[in-house]
Amino acid sequence: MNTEQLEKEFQARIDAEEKIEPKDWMPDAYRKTLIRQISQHAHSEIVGMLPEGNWITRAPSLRSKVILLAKVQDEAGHGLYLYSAAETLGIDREQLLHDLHIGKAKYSSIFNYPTLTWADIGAVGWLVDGAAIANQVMLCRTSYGPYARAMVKICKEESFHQRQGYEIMMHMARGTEAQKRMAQDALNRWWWPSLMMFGPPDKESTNTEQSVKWRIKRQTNDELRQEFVDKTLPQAEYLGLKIPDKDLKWNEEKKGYDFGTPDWEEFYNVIKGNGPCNKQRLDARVKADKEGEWVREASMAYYEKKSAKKKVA
Ligand code: FAQ
Repeated sequence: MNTEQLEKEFQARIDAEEKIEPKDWMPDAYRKTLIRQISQHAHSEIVGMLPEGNWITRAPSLRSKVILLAKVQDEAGHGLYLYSAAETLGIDREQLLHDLHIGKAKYSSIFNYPTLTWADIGAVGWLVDGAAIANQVMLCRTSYGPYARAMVKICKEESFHQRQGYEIMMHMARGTEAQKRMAQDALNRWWWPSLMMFGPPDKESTNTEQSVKWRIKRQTNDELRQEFVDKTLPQAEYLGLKIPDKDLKWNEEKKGYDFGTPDWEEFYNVIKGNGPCNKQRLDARVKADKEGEWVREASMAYYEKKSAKKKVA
């Protein structure tokens, strides 16, 4: 078959909801898009451990420390599943990490904001994991098999994370006046960056149209952002907190809320590397990579020794 026929057959398999597996034929651009998206997603999980890791030593109780530790470890696990899924496409993990460490690879804009108070840990769980779930539920049905299967487990864990964050917000919002102020302040600072997690508006999104055609993405950035706003507003009302958007208004016709426009200039600036914590995040990842070098070398030496023994036997 020539490339045109192969592409036609490939699209027919996608349209018939068949999963594409690593050894199947796929267009180069499909492979490239998946490597891009899955590796950005993996990097986001790993870099995403840093803002929360910041509070492990300062969690206000043993219970909250244990829960936060478990959550941060889950994020590490998500990163590992996703790097493995990316590797099935023929890219090497070392290469992906190298691209992250030299600032070439992207990761989610949200993790370039600081976690200033304990209420921020609540806001991250509630809003950031909430936005992650809104975006990732569709990825459980993405067309590439290994990515879809990884996402099923990830989504289950993200639901627990979202509840962990909401529980913190509930304690703070029902606490002292000072705690309420902290909760509102965290919501004020995390609301707009959370909306930016879904990516640029559809009219500016370079990848959405093709990704939807290939069923890598099943909904557009704007559709998912709308779902997130509709779902989160009643949660904020229940907490007695106010979403910092004067344009939020129920729209009976679309059966959803109208809302204001995120500062897209800020978004593009953050993804270019100029957010409040970009440098700090990359420095931390490079340092961790360097400090872990001896562990990787030791485990490889052990592995090589073991496989040499096996060969002799
Ligand atoms: N940040 O054409 P589109 C989590 C880039 S995991 C940075 O619309 P696409 C768990 C985009 O890459 C959070 N860059 O792109 C957790 C593209 O640039 P490129 C991560 C962004 O791929 C919680 C350009 O802009 N989730 O939170 C962002 O179709 C708590 C044009 O954009 C995922 O990665 C952004 N926000 O749609 C962990 C989910 N948005 O690559 C710890 C999987 C866009 O052409 C603690 N990814 N860009 O140079 C996706 O669903 C998609 O990749 C989107 C973007 C929706 C993020």
